[in-house]
Amino acid sequence: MKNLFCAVFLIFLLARGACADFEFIGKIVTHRKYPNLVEFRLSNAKLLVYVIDENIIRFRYVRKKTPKSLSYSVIHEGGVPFRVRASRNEYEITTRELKVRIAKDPCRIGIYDLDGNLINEDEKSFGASYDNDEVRCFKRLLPDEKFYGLGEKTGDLNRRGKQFTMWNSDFPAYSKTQDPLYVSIPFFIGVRDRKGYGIFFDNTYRSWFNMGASNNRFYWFGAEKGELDYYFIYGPGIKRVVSSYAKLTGRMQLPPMWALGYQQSKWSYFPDKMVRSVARTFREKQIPCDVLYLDIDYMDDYRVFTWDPDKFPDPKEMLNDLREEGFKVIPIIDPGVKADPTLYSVAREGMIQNHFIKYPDGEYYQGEVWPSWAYFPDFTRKETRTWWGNNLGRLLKKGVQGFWNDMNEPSAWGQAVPELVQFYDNGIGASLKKIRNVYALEMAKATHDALLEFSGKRHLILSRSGFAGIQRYAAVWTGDNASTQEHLALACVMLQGMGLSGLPFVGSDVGGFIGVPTPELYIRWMQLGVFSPFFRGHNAVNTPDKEPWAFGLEAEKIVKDAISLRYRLLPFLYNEFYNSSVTGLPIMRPMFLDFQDDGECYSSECQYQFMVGENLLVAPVLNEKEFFKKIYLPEGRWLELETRKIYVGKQWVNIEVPLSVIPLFLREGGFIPMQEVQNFVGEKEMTQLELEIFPSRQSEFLLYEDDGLTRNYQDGDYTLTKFELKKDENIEMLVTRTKDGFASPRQRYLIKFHGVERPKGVTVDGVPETLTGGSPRRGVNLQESSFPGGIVDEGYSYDPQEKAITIKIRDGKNFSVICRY
Ligand code: MIG
Repeated sequence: MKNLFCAVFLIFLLARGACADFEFIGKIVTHRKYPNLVEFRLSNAKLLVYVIDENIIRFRYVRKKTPKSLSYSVIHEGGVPFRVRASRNEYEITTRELKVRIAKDPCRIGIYDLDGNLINEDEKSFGASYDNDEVRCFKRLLPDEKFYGLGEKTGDLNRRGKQFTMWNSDFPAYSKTQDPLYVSIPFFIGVRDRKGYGIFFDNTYRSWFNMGASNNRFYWFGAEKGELDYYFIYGPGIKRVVSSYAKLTGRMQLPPMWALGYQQSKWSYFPDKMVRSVARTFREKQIPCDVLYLDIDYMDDYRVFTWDPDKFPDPKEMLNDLREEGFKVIPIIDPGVKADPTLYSVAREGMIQNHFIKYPDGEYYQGEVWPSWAYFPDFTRKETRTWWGNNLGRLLKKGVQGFWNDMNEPSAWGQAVPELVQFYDNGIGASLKKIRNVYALEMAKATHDALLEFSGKRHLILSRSGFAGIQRYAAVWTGDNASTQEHLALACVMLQGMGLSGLPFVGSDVGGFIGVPTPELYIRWMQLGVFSPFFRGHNAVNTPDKEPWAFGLEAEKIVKDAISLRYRLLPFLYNEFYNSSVTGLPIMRPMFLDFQDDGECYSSECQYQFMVGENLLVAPVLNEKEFFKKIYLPEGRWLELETRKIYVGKQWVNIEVPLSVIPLFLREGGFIPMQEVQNFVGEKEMTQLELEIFPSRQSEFLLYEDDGLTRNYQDGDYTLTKFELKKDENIEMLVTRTKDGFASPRQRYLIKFHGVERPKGVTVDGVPETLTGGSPRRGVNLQESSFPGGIVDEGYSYDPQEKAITIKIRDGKNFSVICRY
């Protein structure tokens, strides 16, 4: 009898669709239109739909008990006109690009393009839900849907079938499936039918993204608390999705050019003599290097903003001498302030001025980390950021050129900083539950604001932890990796995933932080580093040396060549940084970003190659003892830069990859500007720019240049040079200085057209050039610039084997080149 009763009751429950733990939002009761949003009253919540841009819609569910909040990430409010239509069963909100259909009962969102194609929709039964404070949003999972982004995540680039957590965490020597790590970016891209959209979940609490793990019906994202507040971004171009996300949360600012140079770090270089000796060795061996890092041992007993008086008796003098040698020095800055108010003025001042986080009963929180027990500044408070900035200002005055923020998850021994500690949170008030993920973001903001205030120059901030928006302030590196082959491959994929998540300025500890790489692994990692936006070798404490000369002479030579190539490519890379600072697109990027319609580019094998900008394909060797590599080339023709062989794309090719070779392919139509190698940025006045060009029927290239150092470019002190190239009967290139706000030291160009026949003649501005005898040294010449002897400023040559025309031209700002056939 009892059993029967239970069974009947159960059937009753199921029939009603009853559900424990999950409360759904119910139906729409009324709506009201405002200039920039529509407000819907639902049975259990309010839904606010904001039309931000034609392709960006914000969906925000609000309940009475949801705490107030201001976004830490979004800096673009937007607002464009739209239409709302109500019918019996649904509402329809239309922009110039999207149709949002919102069913009334139950309230469910579907998003369509203007042709009526479904882009994304709520799961039909679940949609948005609550469980007390917890919020979740269920989306229908489509069979061919792939997911990208989510920031610093391990595993494959395609996140489908896995679940991820956003909770900034410090895991030294993390495994290849570790999650979460240091950085949280609650933004992903969905790609289906070659069309892309994105969702940015603007919630800083611990959150989860289940991209169809363990089910084939839906994917969901949600958070422990806070609002269910997300931005839907339509492409259909994946590039547009990333760009729009960057518009919402900010773009990288153009770094100083030296920040693109090679950087050397170790935990730790001390005393000062050691730092000087590393610097000297770079210069003696003529291995280019721009930046040296000071890890925690420069401080007096790990007291932030101090110098160890024995190890660094005269930091100002040291920094000055190093600056004269072209080195920029960046010290590590951890957030923990040694809890020693009697002897340590920073701790005392912080206490008196109320800068540190507290327990709810008013007692200061102390966590144990390098300085032993430490206080932690509340960077969500403006006064505290200013105070921190003033302290950084003192270091700047001594001559440091940037800051390296570590342990900013925040990390304390044991990791689990008590969640009940209290933050100011812009006056709203919050616990660590809400602030942990943005702690590093706010610390970086304090650092960025200080640099703005105390210096007219550009500097470099490097951060380990971060949240959506960190790209506005800092470069990010992937933390404590290991010197293993697995980690090398992981770095290649992780950096691309971060790039898709709005973080263009990223890199890994080259050579691996923990452990000892073989010379071969070290070389291959360096070669990946050359094409990583942020290029720094680093090394853990108590680990054998990992400087370029630490692995024997052969490795030293190859690594020196690799670093020199980086310096040859600085004009190219700087231009890509500029592009990224304007578009928000990654510099190092998966191939499908530029070849969205090529299905092969989404394959997991293809995640081990990438593009730098739109035209350079890099296929780093990621395995030891690998001397041939299978490489996928998308549609079009490709010039392999080492052998100058031309390959036809849309196929896999197999090429030989001796230890010294980084497989590089220039796409037809592409330009690569290069310059002479120098020991550090600014060592030499660059009077010649080389342009490696693989002409297609028609292409264009825009070259950005400025002083690479100050913020004057923001006032228009930069130049833009446009190169328009056509190849039909003749090859014609028109060069126009479209903006001329910076006095470049350049006197001439060395222009090389690859893969072309011998011309009858070459004219510059209509004047015939002389054909010089001999042929220039073969190839794209990755190591040094060259031109056949004899001519200083003008003339051309043709190399029949290489099928290349080389032309030397005075930089007349505006000119035309014609190769006549
Ligand atoms: O507890 O400052 O990721 O780059 O060398 C380790 C010492 C603290 C972790 C960083 C690493 C740095 C190290 N730090």
